[in-house]
Amino acid sequence: MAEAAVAKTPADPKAEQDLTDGFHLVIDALKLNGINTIYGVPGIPVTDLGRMAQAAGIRVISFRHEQNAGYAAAIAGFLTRKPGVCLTVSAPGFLNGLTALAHATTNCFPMILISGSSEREIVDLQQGDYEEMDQLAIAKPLCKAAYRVLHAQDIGIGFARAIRAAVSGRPGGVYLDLPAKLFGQVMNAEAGRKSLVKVIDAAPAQIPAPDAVKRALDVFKSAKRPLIILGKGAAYAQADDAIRTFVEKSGAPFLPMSMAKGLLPDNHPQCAGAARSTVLKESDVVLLIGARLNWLLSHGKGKTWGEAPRKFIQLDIEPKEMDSNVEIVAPLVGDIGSCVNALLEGMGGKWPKPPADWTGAVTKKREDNVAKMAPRFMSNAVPMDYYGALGVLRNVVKERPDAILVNEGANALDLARGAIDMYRPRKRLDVGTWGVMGIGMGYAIAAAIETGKGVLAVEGDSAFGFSGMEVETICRYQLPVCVVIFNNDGIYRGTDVNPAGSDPATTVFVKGSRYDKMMEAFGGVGVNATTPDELRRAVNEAMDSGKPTLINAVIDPAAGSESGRIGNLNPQSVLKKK
Ligand code: OXT
Ligand code: ADP
Ligand code: MG
Repeated sequence: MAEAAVAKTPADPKAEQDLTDGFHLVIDALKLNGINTIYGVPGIPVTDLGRMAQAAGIRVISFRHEQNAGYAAAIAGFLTRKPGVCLTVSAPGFLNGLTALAHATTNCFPMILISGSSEREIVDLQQGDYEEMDQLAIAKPLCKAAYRVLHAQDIGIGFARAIRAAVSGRPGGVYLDLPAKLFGQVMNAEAGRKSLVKVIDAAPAQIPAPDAVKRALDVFKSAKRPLIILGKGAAYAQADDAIRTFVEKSGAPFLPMSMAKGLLPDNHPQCAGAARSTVLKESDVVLLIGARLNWLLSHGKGKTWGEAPRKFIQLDIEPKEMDSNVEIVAPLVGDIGSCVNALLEGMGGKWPKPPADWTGAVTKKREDNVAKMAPRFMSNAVPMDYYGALGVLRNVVKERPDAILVNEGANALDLARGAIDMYRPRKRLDVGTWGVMGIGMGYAIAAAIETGKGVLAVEGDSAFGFSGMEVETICRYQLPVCVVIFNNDGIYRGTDVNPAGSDPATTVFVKGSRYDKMMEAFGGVGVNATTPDELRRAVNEAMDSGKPTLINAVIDPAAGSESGRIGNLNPQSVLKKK
């Protein structure tokens, strides 16, 4: 055996003061680096770590399932630009947290998954330790970096590496493996203190090259029909004023990706959110700011983008992102704050407005679409349809622009994205790049904890089911979260029928379920809302009181469509129709 596994209690209390151990060094490393919240689930070997962290003034939020704690950490990273920390037990707890770690990496959110692990000697010889698993090897392909700390004196460096890897360059998920034995390792307290590292300038500015700035501006200036696309990288960057000034100075229409909504308000005169297909098809120069040309933008080609020739300018911190799907004629590599400021400087005092026929056409399309939608939001149909219910929620958010909106589902996601205008940056949090169901309660909890603002979580009934048990967590910590479940009895719709037997169809749930009772079970407020009026009253009351509330909004089971707005992605069997 290597080092002493357990601290010996010294007889002399003075000697004890001179010692520290792995538990304390981990806590000190977090605190030294300004990480004041841990999301996790306790158990062997990290139970005492959670207790001690709490005693040391770190906020430790205990979840019912690691995946939800992981999603909380991931979105905490997005909201704060500091790595969100998720703490799990070994093997099964680690695996439960891993989906969230991969999600953080995919979405470019800084996060650190810290998992306790079993004894290396036994794991490596595969001798069947308690919760044995080679966690480091499994985590590696799913995150940006993965480290294991074996010695107490390396804890400081291990955390420094993890923090820097999570937030520098393109942010992402980092795995930190802490074997059980590490926590009890003892060392001299002074040497321990000295071994800790306060990470200086964890995400250094990345200044773009002047010729790249000039190239980008030359191409942008040549546009007859310019478009700016803002992605969640732009929201993450917290360069809100510079981005707004740049967009307004350019006079170009801007299209916010869903988590970039509110960076400039959705009712801004240049916003093309309600003219999406027009601007994608007809623009001739597109400037991407913190948005990837992935599936959400149809890879920059095909029917969505039409036939017209088009030039792309891309602003991103990750050089490898350039030309990933189509040619980028003006790559601008650097951090968004530095790049946008450099663009502003290069634009000088005056910048030509885009041709009025272009901006006019976009405005007209937007106004037509908004006018078309308006009467739907007034619908008083019972059972409610999506639009009638969303008409209520859109006003709730308009009256409370600082509230955070969490949103998941298929129809409950896609229709809410268009219906609910956002007015401030980083107020809309949703399923992200992978379209993941299950982010809901973890995101809602972290949003409330990290911002102190009220949270409105708009959830499909299926989506909610992935993290529903966390309503107990919401009640336990008395968080200002109002969950509205769009209960249409199933996935996409509640009307499917199994043609071949008595089992329910694969997409339907128990009819007439009362999710509101779940919240009541833990002392929160539960409301069953069957009309827009009942919904309005209940949501307003919840948002005003800040009491944990769950509203079961009864939606017409026939109202939804297959996969919301992405039904085209479902493969079709030619044999199905036989
Ligand atoms: O320009 P045009 O004319 O085209 O019009 C556009 C806009 O201009 C206009 N618009 C507006 N008009 C007026 N006013 C306003 N304010 C306005 N704003 C916009 O409206 C249209 C549409 O605009 P939009 O939405 O911007 O554009 P579009 O074309 O939709 O954009 C394309 C996309 C791809 C960018 C967009 O659709 C998008 O972001 N989509 C994300 C989709 C997504 O990620 N979906 C989630 C995954 S679906 C599926 O996989 C589900 N699963 C499987 C599963 C998953 N995902 N995860 C796990 C862990 N396990 C399994 C499951 C289980 S969904 C699901 C559950 C579903 O059931 P629920 O009960 O939860 O939900 P319900 O469906 O409600 O029952
Ligand atoms: P969306 O889904 O909203 O289109 P994506 O997640 O696809 O957004 O893209 C976000 C992009 O932003 C990523 O390519 C990432 O590298 C980039 N990014 C994140 N933070 C920064 C930053 N501070 N500066 C520059 N680019 C950033
Ligand atoms: Mg549903």
